[in-house]
Amino acid sequence: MEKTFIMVKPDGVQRNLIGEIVQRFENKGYTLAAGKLMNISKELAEEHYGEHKDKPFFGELVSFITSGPVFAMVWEGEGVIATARKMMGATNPQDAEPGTIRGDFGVQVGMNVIHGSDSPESAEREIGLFFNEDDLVSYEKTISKWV
Ligand code: DAT
Ligand code: MG
Repeated sequence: MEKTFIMVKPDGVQRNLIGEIVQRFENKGYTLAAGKLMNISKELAEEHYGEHKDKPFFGELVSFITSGPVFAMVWEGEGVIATARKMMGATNPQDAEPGTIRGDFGVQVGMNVIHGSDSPESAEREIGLFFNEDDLVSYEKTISKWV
């Protein structure tokens, strides 16, 4: 089953949005496969955001993402990679539609509450950076036939 990497960023943790964000994915019908509260090392941050290393905001991005605990998760379900991106909304919260996570809870592009993988390749890469194979729990929900 398709999986994606989702992370509540330090601003989201500080603003008590872990529960709200988990709730949205549960309500949608997706299944949590792994989750942990953790501090990200500078090395992990630079690896995770490697595609942005030449951008002017890279230093700021790494210092922000390492500034406090994050809640890292793996969510599973049909179409979850693309649908999670829709649920998150545009990168800049000022462009994100109301009803999306960034549209409802963010103001600045630097502090946009949530990260989600943008493709199957990045989902696999990011899940591998944050979790071991045996951290992922595979189970059937009896409700899944109704979703
Ligand atoms: P996304 O998180 O929507 O996948 P991205 O991969 O383009 O967006 O950028 C990663 C993060 O970097 C983004 O969530 C916030 C930050 N960022 C992006 N563009 C920025 C900018 N112009 N100024 C400051 N931070 C930016
Ligand atoms: Mg991205």
